[in-house]
Amino acid sequence: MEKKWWHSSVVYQVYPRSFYDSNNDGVGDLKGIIEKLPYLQNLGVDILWLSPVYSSPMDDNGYDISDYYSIAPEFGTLGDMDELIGEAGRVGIKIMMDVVVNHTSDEHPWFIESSKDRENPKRDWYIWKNPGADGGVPNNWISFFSGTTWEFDERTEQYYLHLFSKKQPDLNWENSALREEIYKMINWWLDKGVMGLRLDVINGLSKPHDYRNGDPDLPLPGAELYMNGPRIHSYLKEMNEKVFSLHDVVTVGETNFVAPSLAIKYTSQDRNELDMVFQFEHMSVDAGPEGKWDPVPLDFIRLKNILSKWQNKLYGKGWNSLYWNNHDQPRAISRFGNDKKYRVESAKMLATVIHLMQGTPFIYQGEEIGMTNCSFDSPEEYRDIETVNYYKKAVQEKGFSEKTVLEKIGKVSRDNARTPMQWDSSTNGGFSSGIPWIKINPSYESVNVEKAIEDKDSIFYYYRKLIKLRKSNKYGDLIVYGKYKLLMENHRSLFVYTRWDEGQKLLVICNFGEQREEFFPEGEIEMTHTNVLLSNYSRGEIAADKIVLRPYESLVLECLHH
Ligand code: TEU
Ligand code: CA
Repeated sequence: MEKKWWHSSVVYQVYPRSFYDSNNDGVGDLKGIIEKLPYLQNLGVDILWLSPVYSSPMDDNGYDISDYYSIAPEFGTLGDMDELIGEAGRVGIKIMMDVVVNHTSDEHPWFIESSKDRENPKRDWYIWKNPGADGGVPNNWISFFSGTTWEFDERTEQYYLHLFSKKQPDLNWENSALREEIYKMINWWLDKGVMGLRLDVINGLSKPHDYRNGDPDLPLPGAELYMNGPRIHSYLKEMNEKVFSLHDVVTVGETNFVAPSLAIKYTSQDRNELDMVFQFEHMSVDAGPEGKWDPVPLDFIRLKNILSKWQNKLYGKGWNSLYWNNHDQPRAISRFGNDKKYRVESAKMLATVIHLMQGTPFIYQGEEIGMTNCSFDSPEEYRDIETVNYYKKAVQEKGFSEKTVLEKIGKVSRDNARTPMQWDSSTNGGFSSGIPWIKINPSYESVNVEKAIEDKDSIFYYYRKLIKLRKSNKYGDLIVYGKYKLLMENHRSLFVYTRWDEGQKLLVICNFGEQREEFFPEGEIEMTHTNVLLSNYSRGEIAADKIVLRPYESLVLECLHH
């Protein structure tokens, strides 16, 4: 496998709406990101992924684009974007844009024209179908945002497809004129100096030609047909040939519903499709039979076997992204760690687990200061369309009590990740002196950047050490390209793995629980010759015969005799 510059990169994801509000209108903006570049440079990240900032009616907070060539006024201007690309470049940070091309906003001029009549040249740029045999929706597909994926248009008496909200009509990728228009747009952004692309729902572009019914017993009937659909690889190869191959750019596809074998097809270098993908298997490990809204307790052994499977199956064949958090997931400390007594220890432990693995780590804003889920007290406090739609459906259609539904959504709502970044202990956590668009997490008085920078044992400095380790001359190649092996796979709370190559070996031991655990070195680890590279507790000498791991303790040991 050919070595690439981004193999050793670390990506930081910003949700611009909630990062920093430079003009105090309550909404984060591009100038706010520019002002915080020194903070990101201090952390040591290489790539900055921005969730969408293009013009949008904000039905899905920017994932519903009405003009790919302009910036939403609340975020700023194209000039601000050029300034951000330039200023970030000056401090060694590359910009990764979020490319949302499975759908546009229904306010995009293309859709306004397409929906005028059945004959116009843009009709076929979207997916219009006649009513089904019973006069109703064309099939039984269910939207990620609850309800049918079909919206009836009175004027032309046809339905249009929307996998997400009804204000996010799906583009018809069968239409080559549409595809050419998309490629032109992405090249325009790359010509402006963007060097990374995060491709939204990218494995959903190719729908089955017959639009047949999905399996009604699945949580999302239809997804099994349009995810990884019939022509997805030909579209990605064409996009690679007409866009990616013309630039020095790193691409990451957001690909829910992929297993390692398919991820290898998307990411192996000889396929000329994508560089890496976000897989979701570890993100659904706590989803119940009804899907994400029906969370079940974490099955830890399953979690560590999933992550290890991805390490082993993609080794030498593809490339992993490594993440616990993003703008669609509840905060990992609350989900997989301990956001009360052991918030700091479990934050550092979770980071250790993935940052010592092979792949490109992604840090989501606030993760590096240990932000946790936010307790939303009423339905009105939620902003996320996915959550609001689910709430309405659960209370009105399923008859759940408001209290039950608030508890369920409180654990999994995407808004847990979208409360504003906490910069200091002043009003609104220093995010804005306006009225913030969404609730500030009450934790801001103790969990904030100002405190993190002052505290040498903070989670922030621990992340900085992890990033430095990945880039260090001594351990970088081992962490980026070394082999991986899970040890003690059936231990109910220790996540133990080694990374090694011909010359070096690291041992990573993470206690995923709040009980003390004893680690007895198996044959291959001689504890008498180890050196503690990183620990989230102050740790004395390593005993030769066993190590006692404290609650949520993580250790990275260098095995000297290897
Ligand atoms: O998410 C698509 C996706 O994979 C969904 O499963 C999403 O993660 C869902 O919220 C999980 O329940 C992408 C974006 O990341 C998301 O913010 C957008 O809402 C969505 O596409 C539509 O653009
Ligand atoms: Ca603002």
